[in-house]
Amino acid sequence: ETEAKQWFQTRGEVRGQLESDALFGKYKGKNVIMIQLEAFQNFVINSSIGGVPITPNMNKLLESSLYFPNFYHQTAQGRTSDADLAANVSLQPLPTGSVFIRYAQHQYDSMPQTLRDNGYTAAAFHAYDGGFWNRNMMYDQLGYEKFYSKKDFTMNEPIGWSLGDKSFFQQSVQKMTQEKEPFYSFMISLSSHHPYKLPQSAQTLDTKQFKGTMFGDYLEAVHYVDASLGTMIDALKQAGLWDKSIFLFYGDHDNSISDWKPFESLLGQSLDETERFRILKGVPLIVHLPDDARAGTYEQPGGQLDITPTILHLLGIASSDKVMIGTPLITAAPPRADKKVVFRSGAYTDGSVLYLPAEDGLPEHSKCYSITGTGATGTKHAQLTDQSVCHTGAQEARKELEASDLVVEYNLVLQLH
Ligand code: GP9
Repeated sequence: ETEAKQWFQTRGEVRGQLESDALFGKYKGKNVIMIQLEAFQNFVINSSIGGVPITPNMNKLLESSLYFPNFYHQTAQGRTSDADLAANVSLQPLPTGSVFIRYAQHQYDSMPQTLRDNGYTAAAFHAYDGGFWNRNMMYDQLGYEKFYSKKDFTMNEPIGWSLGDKSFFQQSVQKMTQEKEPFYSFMISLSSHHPYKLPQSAQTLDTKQFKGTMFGDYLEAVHYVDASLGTMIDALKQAGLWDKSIFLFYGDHDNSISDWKPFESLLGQSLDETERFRILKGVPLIVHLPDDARAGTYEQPGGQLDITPTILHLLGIASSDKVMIGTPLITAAPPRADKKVVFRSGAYTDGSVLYLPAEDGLPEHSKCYSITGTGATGTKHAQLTDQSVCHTGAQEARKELEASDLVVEYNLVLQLH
């Protein structure tokens, strides 16, 4: 407990130092509209098939948004629920099972509760059974006032497990217009869920050589989600919410397609171990600020655990006393050089190295890559380097995971305050 306390205090101090940053509080009082996209990986952004972009709406949005191509999901067995935890609670998932299911009765410092403490209303939106991933209980615990689940939506566009994202987003915006401002709206999409097959009527992309394969179905699904997002942005503009809100979205986890051939065919390159890792873990983070400011590509590494600290930073809400792991990604100050994205396996990257622990647990089989010239779709140059280069980083990654596990399993948040 003492060790965990010290660890979180030190992390809190890092965020505390940034309270004098010029962007701290720059968007005070703005609404926050955040979308977690099902199985949405980063490699589709700016990619095309036969000259047709897969995500035209997102590509367009990049012109006025901040884009983080080296952003990673940090989920484990709890999949969508782990992404939700990482993004809204800034803690690591567990090595086994889902925190949402195993520890929903424990205390957490969350984005919805923190925002409510600062005068916001907070609602979650997901058009599926409210009990899935134990959301009913967990959302109550995390401080949402309202959780709009399947029963709150009109099923006028049946796709896959439930309501199609297009209608889901439209109906959600409708509900949002009734919320008291400032509000926090958290939406979870569903139409791009495995195994990705959309009804014929929703298929509008010619997937060429991938037609009839799961990878082709995935690209179709992603293309549909992109179009849904486009109509949602229009609806937000029409409702007068676009300029009053920080709008962001990120992918929750990978698409579980384990054959690399179609990825290599789409991207037109063979993929080595580091590129595969980055594609598997890489999900987009795209943030639109109310004044269109700071648009551009940000190559610094980041992960889902950084989302809540980033939003709190922009809103000017101090998080140095919160039991959270992440640090703000959008700052006027240059990104921290010692910033690490830590994965549940103990892997980590700081942008210049990628450490992959051995699957058989033998330290001598772990790999330390030095990486340079990273781009949006893959590591350009990766070279195995001396293990000692990753030694301290790997130790720090383990400490982060241990501190997080202690807090979650032993319900330490209140004690650590
Ligand atoms: C269901 C959804 C899917 O409510 O969020 O979760 P997943 O199967 O992707 O973890």
